[in-house]
Amino acid sequence: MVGSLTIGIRAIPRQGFESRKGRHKQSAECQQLGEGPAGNAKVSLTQARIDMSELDEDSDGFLQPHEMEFYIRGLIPNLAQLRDIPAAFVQMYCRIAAHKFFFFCDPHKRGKACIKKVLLSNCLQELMELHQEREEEVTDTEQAKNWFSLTSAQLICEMFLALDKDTNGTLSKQELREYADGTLTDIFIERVFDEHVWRGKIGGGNAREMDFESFLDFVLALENKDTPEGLTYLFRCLDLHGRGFLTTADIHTLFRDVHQKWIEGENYELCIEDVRDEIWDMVKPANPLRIKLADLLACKQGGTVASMLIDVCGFWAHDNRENLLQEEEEPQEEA
Ligand SMILES: [Ca+2]
Ligand SMILES: [Ca+2]
Repeated sequence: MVGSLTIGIRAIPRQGFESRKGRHKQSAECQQLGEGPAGNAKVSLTQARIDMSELDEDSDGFLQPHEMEFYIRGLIPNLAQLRDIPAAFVQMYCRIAAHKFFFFCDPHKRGKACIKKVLLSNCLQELMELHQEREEEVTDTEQAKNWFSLTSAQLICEMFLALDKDTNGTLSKQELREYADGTLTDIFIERVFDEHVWRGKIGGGNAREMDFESFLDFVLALENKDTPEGLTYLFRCLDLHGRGFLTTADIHTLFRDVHQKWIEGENYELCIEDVRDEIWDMVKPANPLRIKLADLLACKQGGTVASMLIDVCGFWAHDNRENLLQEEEEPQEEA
């Protein structure tokens, strides 16, 4: 269970790996996945399946987090872009990398990911991109777009440590509010804690604190707003009354916080009702009185809508995008 991993980032037990050393064969074919002719990719997908099946202790077709971490650890020597990974960071790297597989392949948090699903996931492809030698001119920002890059994993750790002001290994609501320069609304942070942070051992069971695993979910959701998994995470936060749909009143409540940050940022005045109508136009829900998760997924702009409702920067980006689009369209009038 992901929820049971309530240990802080500084207290990660060294277990699960050493005892299994030697079981996981590193194969030459592994090097082919993610590059070269399609034939090779097919061979290495087969190899990945074999390697994962070997790690599947109880042969139920699912991998547990420590098994997935072990699989990733076995790949590292073959991944050109991870050549310089500091030995002391390997375990943390594997934990961060494996988490993405679980975010997408274990959406119900059963603590096991279906091997078939893992093999077909975009995550595996993204991880295998690290086989390719890094191009020199690629910037850190560019590299960090790949969750599995060393840059990205290190940034996430740094981010967590920087947010954890009282260094207790977990994040309070107050600490999480500083995420992304504090552009997320307070109501959203509240809802994240309501829906996605479980009462742990830390804090005496009363004050809820976000552990590192929950933080990874949070970051993955925000970075993958347009995926069903990311949007599902966010929708649960937007669905203020847990009814499975959003009403105009919910949108109003959510956007009021964005509006407040917007005004604090000395932007021009906004009419909340106009934004509400705009969101309705973007989503065009099947039931005109209720926006459901299915509507957000179907309208293909669910990620943008979610951004507009939780993040003043997300709203600003949307607002500016409209202007940029207009500028792009104008010169084409002649054509
Ligand atoms: Ca298993
Ligand atoms: Ca803390």
